[in-house]
Amino acid sequence: MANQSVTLPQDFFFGAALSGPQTEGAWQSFGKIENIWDTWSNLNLGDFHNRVGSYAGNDMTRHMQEDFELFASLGFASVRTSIQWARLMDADGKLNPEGAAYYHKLFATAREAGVEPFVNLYHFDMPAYLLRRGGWESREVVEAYATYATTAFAEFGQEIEHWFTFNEPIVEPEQRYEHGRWYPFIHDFGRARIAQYHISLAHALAVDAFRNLQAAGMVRADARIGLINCFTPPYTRDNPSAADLEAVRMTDGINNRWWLDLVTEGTLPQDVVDTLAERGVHLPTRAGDEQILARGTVDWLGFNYYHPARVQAPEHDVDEHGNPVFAQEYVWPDAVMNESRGWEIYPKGIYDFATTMTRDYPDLEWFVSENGIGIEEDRAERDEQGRICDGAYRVPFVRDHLAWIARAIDEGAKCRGYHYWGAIDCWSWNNAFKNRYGFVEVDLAHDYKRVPKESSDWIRRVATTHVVE
Ligand code: BGP
Repeated sequence: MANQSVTLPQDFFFGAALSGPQTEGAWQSFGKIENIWDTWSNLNLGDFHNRVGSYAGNDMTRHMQEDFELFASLGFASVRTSIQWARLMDADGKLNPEGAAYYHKLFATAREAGVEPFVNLYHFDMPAYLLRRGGWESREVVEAYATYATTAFAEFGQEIEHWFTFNEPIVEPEQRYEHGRWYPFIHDFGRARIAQYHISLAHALAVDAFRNLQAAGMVRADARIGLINCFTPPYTRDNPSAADLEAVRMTDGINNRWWLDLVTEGTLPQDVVDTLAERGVHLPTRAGDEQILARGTVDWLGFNYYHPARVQAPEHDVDEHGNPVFAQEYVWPDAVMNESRGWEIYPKGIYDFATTMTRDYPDLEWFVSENGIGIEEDRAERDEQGRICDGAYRVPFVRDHLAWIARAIDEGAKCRGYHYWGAIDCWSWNNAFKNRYGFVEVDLAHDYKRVPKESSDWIRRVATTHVVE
């Protein structure tokens, strides 16, 4: 695919993705209460790259206007960010008027710059007091999320057209509850699935609230709601055994089909639920839950894509923590790696996802809601204007993914747009500012100064002409 020039449809949109907790900073201003990232930062800054915790984001609050003007100058028509639950709501679960004013200003600033704000509600950022009350393992938190979502729809319902309930709902169950990589560092597969089930209910309750408020005229009539997930396609070895294919079924089932069935059918995949039960993992179902989940169907979908999953049958079916294991990593000998992030670069994965969507969910529109390449410190040369010369690696990465998207669209995929992740460098959870994704540098040594990189010229040409060269 690499060197062919392709053209994307004129109505295909280009934009950027970011999140509140990774950009806003101002962690104790505008009435924001502590969130789970602040708790972890306060607990042990040493867990964060270069001891950079959650407090400052990429300082977007002080650069708001400049940033939206930069996005517009890159040819981006839309930007997805998230409302921070801990900023919009107070510690009693009521609207925080200062937080609401903050987001009214954010969205108005985007519009003034000619950028349409897409709004996501939850991006791994629970208020700390709700984690203390049980986090996603608790029904009380599911209810609190539904109240938060309802409050956000009511407050911004006339302003926002594109809404999303969750970003990557599979990530917290995995990172916090199953693999113990993120605070509070739990290694319990069963608790992870309880969290996953409760997030699914929370999603469905939010969609239900959205539809009700829209019917009541409190959400604009043209507004749409969706879900964003990293629907990472799972692959296995050539000539797989039945056990390898079983590993693919469960990986795909938990990471992808779980959410795809929820958002298209309002159900969870029965084969996955049955296999979990056979291995002693029971979901905390209650009477009435099926009716709640049934309301979870969406208008469209966001697909975050960075890398494929490669799996094979596990050597051991129980791990050292006593958890059931359904798959283990398969190292593909031909894999091309982004060594900074440890993620395989496999642009065709985007096409394979598109093909699955066209085959299995033909009516659902979607867009690539995140894609990008984070390189450690972006340690390239600088040109005479002081710009980082990142073109040699960032341009081919984006170009190859766009080329596969163009091919999928030619073959009927309902892919409507592309958002690049972190188009202005931002804070990446515990990796902080280690891996840089941006077309625009954030210079930490000079008060978070924004400096376009070499690749910014290329993406501007692509986003304005729709020709990918
Ligand atoms: C996605 C998240 C983003 C972002 C991105 C890059 O999973 O939705 O929040 O962080 O990945 O990953 P990282 O920041 O870990 O390099």
